[in-house]
Amino acid sequence: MAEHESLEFGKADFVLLDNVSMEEFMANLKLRFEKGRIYTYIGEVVVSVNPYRAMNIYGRDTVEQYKGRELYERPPHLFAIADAAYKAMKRRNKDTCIVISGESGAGKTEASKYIMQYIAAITNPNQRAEVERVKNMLLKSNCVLEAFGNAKTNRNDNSSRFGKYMDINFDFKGDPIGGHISNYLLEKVKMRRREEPPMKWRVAIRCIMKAKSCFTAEHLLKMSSYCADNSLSTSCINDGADFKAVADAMKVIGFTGDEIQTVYKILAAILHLGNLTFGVDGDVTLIENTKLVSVLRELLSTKEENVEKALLYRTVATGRDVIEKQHTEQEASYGRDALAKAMYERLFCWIVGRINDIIEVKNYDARVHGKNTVIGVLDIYGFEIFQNNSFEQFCINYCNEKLQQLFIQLVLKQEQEEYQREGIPWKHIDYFNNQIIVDLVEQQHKGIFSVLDEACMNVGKVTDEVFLQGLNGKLAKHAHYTSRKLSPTDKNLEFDRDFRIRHYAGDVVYSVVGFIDKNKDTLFQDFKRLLYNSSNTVLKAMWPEGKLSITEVTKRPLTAATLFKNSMISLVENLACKEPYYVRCIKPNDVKSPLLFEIERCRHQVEYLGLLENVRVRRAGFAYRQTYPRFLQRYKMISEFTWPNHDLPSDREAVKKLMQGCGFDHDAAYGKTKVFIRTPRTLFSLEEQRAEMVQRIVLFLQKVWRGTI
Ligand code: AOV
Ligand code: MG
Repeated sequence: MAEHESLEFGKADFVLLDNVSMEEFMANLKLRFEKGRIYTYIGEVVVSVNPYRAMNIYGRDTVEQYKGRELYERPPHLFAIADAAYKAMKRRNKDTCIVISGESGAGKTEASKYIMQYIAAITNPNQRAEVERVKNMLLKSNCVLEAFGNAKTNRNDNSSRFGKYMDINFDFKGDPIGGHISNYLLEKVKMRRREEPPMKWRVAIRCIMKAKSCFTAEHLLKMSSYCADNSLSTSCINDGADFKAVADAMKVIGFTGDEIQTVYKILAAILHLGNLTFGVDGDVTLIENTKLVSVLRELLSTKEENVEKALLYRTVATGRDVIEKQHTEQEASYGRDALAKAMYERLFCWIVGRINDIIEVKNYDARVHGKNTVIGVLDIYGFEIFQNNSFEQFCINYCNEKLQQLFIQLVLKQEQEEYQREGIPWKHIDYFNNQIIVDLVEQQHKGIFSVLDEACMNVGKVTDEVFLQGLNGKLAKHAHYTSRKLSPTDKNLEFDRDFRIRHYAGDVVYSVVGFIDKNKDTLFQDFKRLLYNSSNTVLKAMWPEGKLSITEVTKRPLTAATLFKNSMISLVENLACKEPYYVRCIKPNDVKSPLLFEIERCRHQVEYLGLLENVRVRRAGFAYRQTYPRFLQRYKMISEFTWPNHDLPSDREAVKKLMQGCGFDHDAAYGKTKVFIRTPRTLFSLEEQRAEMVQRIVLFLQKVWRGTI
């Protein structure tokens, strides 16, 4: 609890509210936002409201204020939570993690960057070169990943389209020595002619325009016509700075020249693929703009006829025979889009893999150097509702359900464990448990992912409609599921293809269209072979499975849903075994305004994030806890038994005596190492008495100095 902040800024910790009601909570949150206090605690959880303006609170001077301090000694800040996680790791050798949650645009990614900046700023006091290098790479990796993995959505101009969990490894001195990034399901957007490409492509195009050296004049001509097509030529210009930052970052991290060039070439190839069109002549499917094929060949370092063939035919094995089957125009278009998406995904995963190779902890022997500890920072895509929600939104929202579930368990568990550890009885507080929705999605056999996988395995008809029928059959009675078929009069379910999930954060209508396709995520084997056979070794390495010949039996790959579910389960397991710190981000309005606090919008978030319950648990519970020595340090002057020093057998006894003397004994519990105080009022009284005593002591000392005593 931050004790020193003036009340004009509201309560720095929600546990200090006079009454824990939604009204008081919101009034406090609003007041603080309006006063420019964007952070508020609930005990050790930071609630953050996106300010939508540059705040002068992340500089070196602020870092200094928070370094090594206890949480309650300074106004609430991300830095305090980062410091707490760092201290726990350093002092107690604990692996910790910082979980940042909140809906799309609430400020998670920004928060994760400030946290990393803080950790970088407070470590390596001896300026060891190797540690500086690691820190620099860890920070720069954000820039590269954002350039390729973020995009503009109508919720957030710089929305993360992938989930990211980053471990930072520390040596026994508490200095960063490496890290590891796990990325989760990247949303793959279609690149289509004449569509406004997402922001990441603007950066990408800029990359290509700048990287002239690796393109022929013809490529560049094409590229600029592409930009003109998309009225990009103007918006590109502003991305120059971004491009430079990304290019520099790639160099700093240690990508080789060849690798960087290949990255640009793949981006260019993806853009060109978006412009490629097919036509038919009689029975024959053909490529309309054949010149593009030569461009693709050059960019991908493959043979011209191979590119054309892979785009127009697929090789199939029937028994012992291998035949080449021509695509229909529709199949060819499907193949082209699948290729562009797969190349983008591979590229992104390859970039993450390369960064991991480079930042991985090397030459660390735990037997010599002691345990290598970790702080994990989780910044994932936030809960989102669009006009049209598809498979990606479904996965993203399921991921947020999992994180909410973890929050419920850990925040309660932590509290419970602390009381147990300290020998104090625990009282249960009611809250909405979203496990039912997690089960709805991931349960074996009955869950939505299982129904989806089953529909994909169907022999015969494999369509989105079959999947929807499966859902309706299995989930008709589920309180959190409905569909147009089950609720025909529901106005929000406009189309037959719609189904709706009642998520913890609100109702989302999903369109079933594309679920099957995105779940199967198939790419014709011919493309894999094409890219594996590229003479560009960097590109080749991204497609190892292209090595298999057509007759070699390939196992059915896991579906996108199964892969995602498995990765979420292991993410949660990983987080659960670390000491967690939470940042709960709130988006104040939908128009990116620094002035607007839309009370209903915020109230909804406070509700679904379970923040009020969080305050209640914390208070019902005890609003305040402190170790005996620290408590005495602050309050010993208010009791004759403890001022200036006590002669009782232990600090615990001394605190007890102090509390009894002040008449607060009924409001306190004495644990093994900490005193717990139930109501904030008691703490206020202690504070008041302390202030009065401090005043008296000062006056007394002044008199002594003046010689009047
Ligand atoms: P998100 O990560 O939570 O959304 P971001 O961190 O990208 O959201 O924040 C969205 C935008 O809000 C940023 O681009 C900034 O303009 C602004 N912003 C957020 N935090 C701050 C801050 N502390 N100070 C100043 N401006 C801020 V998503 O990635 O969409 O779920 O998938
Ligand atoms: Mg983000």
